[in-house]
Order: sequence, then structure tokens, then C-alpha cells
Amino acid sequence: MKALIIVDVQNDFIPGGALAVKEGDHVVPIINELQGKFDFIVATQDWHPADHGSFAANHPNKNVGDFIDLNGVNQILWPVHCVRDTKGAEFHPDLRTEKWKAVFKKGTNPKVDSYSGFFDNNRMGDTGLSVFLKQNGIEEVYACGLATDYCVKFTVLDAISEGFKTTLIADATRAVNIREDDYLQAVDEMFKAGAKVVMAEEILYFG
Ligand code: VGL
Ligand code: ZN
Repeated sequence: MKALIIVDVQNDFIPGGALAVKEGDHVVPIINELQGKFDFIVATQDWHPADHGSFAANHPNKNVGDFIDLNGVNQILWPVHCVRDTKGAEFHPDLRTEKWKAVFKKGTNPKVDSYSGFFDNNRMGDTGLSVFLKQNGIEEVYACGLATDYCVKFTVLDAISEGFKTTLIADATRAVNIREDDYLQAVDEMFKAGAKVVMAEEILYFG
């Protein structure tokens, strides 16, 4: 059976939010349509404590975009975003959630960031997503959401390494694009790791 994984479609990643992704809101109607094609849907939610180590504001004399060593992992520093129980951490208000089987929160440990919906960046913490999917007979996953070059990419790479047949729905994602070609680099990296890359219409019309 196949599952749709909706990654981090949260207010802070939408234009106007704290870590706005250009056109981040454009994925919402596409993902809502895609949900009609799946019986098994899960979502991930970036869910940081206010003292999270990935926030530049929590490191004196550091700025957004600087790199630090965060407990042995090279970490880029972000603006304060997706602080748990805040408006910015909520899902986009237009995103349909009725069919979701579960939501997997990540980034809850202040000492390590977590881009993937499966594991923390140091691979120690596990959200339980892999076991949940396997226990429900899921063998194939389709990934969409925000952002292509961070949380979608690492979710896709971990899905592949967990043995799922993995498809990226490329136009149902948008990238942070710190460098202008980060979107294409990320798609290339996922493809080379073994992901199938499709456009939403292939699923909507032929899926
Ligand atoms: C994300 C940066 C920091 C993402 C989350 O959802 O792609 N990016 N936290
Ligand atoms: Zn985050």
C-alpha cells in the first residue's frame, strides 16, 4: 500500500511567516487535491521548544545563516520558527487534515535539529514514522510539502534508506533556496539516491 507524507506545511514556512518559503502557499491547493488520491496520509510538523539550538537568537553573537557545531553536528542557524503551541507552528489554515492517520512532530529536542520526518539530524532520535508506516503495510511513500531543500529532502532520503519505494511530487514542494539552485540540487540528490520524481498531475490524472 502507498502513503502520502505531507511535510511541514506550517504557517512559519508560508509567506508572512518567520522562515517564509517563496510560494510556500502554492503547495496547499495541490496537496489538497493530491489527498483525494490517497487512503493513507500522514503529516510531519516542525515543533521546536523556544530554546532550540537551531535558532540564531539562542547563540550570542551569531546571525541567521551562520553555522555552528551543535553537539557534533554542523548546524545552520535559522530565525526563531515553529515554536510549539504558537500560530507559526500550526498547519496552514486551508490545508485539509480530515484524512490524516497521524502527525509526527520533530525538532522537539533542543540539542539537535531534525529535518527528516523519520530521524533527528544525528540519527539518534526516531519519530516512530518508519515503524508506523510498516505496521500499516505501507511499502511505497510519496512526499510533498516544505521545504524541498531541507525537510522534504531529508524525509525522502530517510524513506529510501528505510526501504520504502519513494516518490517526490516535485511541484507539490517549494524550497528555501538560500542559494538559488538549491531546489534543483535537492531534487537531483533525491533522484540520485533512488527517488522517483513526478509532477502532481501524473498522480491526479493517472494515479
Ligand atoms: C525546515 C529549516 C528549519 C523545513 C525546518 O521544514 O524544511 N527548514 N526547520
Ligand atoms: Zn525547524
